[in-house]
Amino acid sequence: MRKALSSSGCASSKCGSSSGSDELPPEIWEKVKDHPCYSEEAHHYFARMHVAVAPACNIQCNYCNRKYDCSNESRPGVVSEKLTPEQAMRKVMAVASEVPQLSVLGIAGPGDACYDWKKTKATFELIAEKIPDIKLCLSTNGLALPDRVDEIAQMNIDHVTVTINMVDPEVGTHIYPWIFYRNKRWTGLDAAKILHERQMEGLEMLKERRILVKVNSVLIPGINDEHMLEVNRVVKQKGAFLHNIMPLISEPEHGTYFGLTGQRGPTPMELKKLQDRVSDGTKLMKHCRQCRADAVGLLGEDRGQEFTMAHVSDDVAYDPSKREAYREIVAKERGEHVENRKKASDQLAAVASDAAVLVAVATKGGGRINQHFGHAKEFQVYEASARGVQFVGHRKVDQYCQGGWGEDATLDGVIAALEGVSVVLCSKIGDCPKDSLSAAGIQATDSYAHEWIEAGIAAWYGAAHGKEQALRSA
Ligand code: CLF
Ligand code: SF4
Repeated sequence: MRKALSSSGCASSKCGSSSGSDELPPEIWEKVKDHPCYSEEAHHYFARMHVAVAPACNIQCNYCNRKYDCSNESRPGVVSEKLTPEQAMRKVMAVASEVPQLSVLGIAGPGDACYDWKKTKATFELIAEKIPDIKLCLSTNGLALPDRVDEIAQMNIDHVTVTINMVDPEVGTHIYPWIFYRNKRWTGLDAAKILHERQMEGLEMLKERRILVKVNSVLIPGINDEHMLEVNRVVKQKGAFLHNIMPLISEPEHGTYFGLTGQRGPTPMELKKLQDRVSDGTKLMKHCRQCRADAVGLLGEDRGQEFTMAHVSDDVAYDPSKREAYREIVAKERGEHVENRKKASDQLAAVASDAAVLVAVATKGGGRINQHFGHAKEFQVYEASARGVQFVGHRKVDQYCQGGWGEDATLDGVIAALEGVSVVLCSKIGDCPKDSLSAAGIQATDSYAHEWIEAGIAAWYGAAHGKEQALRSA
């Protein structure tokens, strides 16, 4: 059934690592401050793009279907337009001229960037020459990594992601059926042992060269969920800067081994509980969007379809003016954001309560509560308590508002995705969805529209706190 949205909601419109500068050593902050994946704060302002230049892969993961892109750093079940290094260079110049937030170029497949090295290297060299201020970033399964580390260092690639799903090869036998190494196919325990040893060697080599390493791990219930605590301990000891524990995605229609055998992924709350158990370990990345190997834009938005090769002219030239102007604005906004975060912390510390609640925020970026409830394709989730406001993840949803109408079935999906959340803060919401959320025990308000996220959450927490216990037990 379709439901008309109230005039105060969608129909009235055109439908349209948490650590910051004060917590990291200056040389590290300088490296991460504009990288949307390595800094949670930066992901409100800066965008990445991927170019799909590296289709070959040297291992098989049970969550991957070779028809699609590498699911170590992408959503499974999508196919990217494969590019030559020269095409990739033109595409990056087109995006860098049009998307002011662009700060990072990543190569995340669609196979393995270190195994398909010639194309990866040629692409990075071309881009570094044309747009020297863009950060270079790559993602790998680690098997070929030790052979490439010296070149990675020479090319000033100072962000490398290694996907490590186990540190015990026995666990690895349930994830990797085979690898291809030194001209030979290896299976079973031998394959998992080699992969593990190469991953550890690669981590140590990167650390010695002071290259920032993020470790991605796919959380597979019943296979490596308990083991993840050990993975976190080991990668921390080996010097990883960030650990990104991602949920397994295993829809049967993707045709992966796990999808076809019914292996499920974790629920958002299972993922959060696991993250809470390891949060005293290596810093955790909680804002990953498992993007595509040809993703373009802020994390959580994908403008890839605007920049397929059909839209890129043969003689494209790089125009830096939009990126330069944007950086000036961000420098100013960021100062204000830092001050407001501090104020929000002080405000929360003054609240005499230990209650910790989850708050979902609709945002288009810029660190503000600035999106209509019905336009959100995801909500950013924060934990608020007297100890402060902490980013804990995001929940993907289907967009509720479709041309001025909201679908009941879609709203049911949104409510299910908001499991555990006490309140939704957004810039507008209609009475119908607000009432449905309320019936499901979730408050929703647009009273903090256009506030900084942390300031809005602190103000809501302070105002509603007295009522919170009653809300949660209702
Ligand atoms: Fe790309 Fe990965 Fe570099 Fe980021 S993505 S290569 S580190 S620039 Fe980021 Fe996307 Fe998550 Fe990857 S949100 S899937 S962590
Ligand atoms: Fe697939 Fe990536 Fe695993 Fe290779 S490393 S099998 S492309 S998920």
